[in-house]
Amino acid sequence: MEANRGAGKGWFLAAALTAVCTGAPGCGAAQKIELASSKDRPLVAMTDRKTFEPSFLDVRRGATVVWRNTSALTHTVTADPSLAADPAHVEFPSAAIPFDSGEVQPGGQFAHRFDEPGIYRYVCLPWETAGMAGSVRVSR
Ligand SMILES: [Cu+2]
Repeated sequence: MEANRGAGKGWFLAAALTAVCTGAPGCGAAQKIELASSKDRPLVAMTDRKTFEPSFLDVRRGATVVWRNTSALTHTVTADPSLAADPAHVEFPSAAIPFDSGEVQPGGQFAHRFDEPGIYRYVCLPWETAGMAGSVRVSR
């Protein structure tokens, strides 16, 4: 039961973070995390509301984006049309390689470095049909 207790604690933490976030968009966990991020290593929260926050990022070529699972759910960061339920939900520059985080458990994180300029659209595989998606614009 130790594992279950640990998971419960994680859930409680996530619930506490989202509890301060009733109403206003972009508040709560995502905002707190943004404070801790740097210009070259922006952070995206994966939330209990099945959203990426922020869902859009503007970064410079070479930036590493970090996705942190602040929720009690399992999420992925997937820009691979062969894995998406609908390949049209995913997009990346022709020079870029598809990527997939695999399952990111509650409290876990995933990082990806963007070396090719252009538009990237990615989804969360478990919640793709629920509309959990995000995008990154990489400038030169
Ligand atoms: Cu998700």
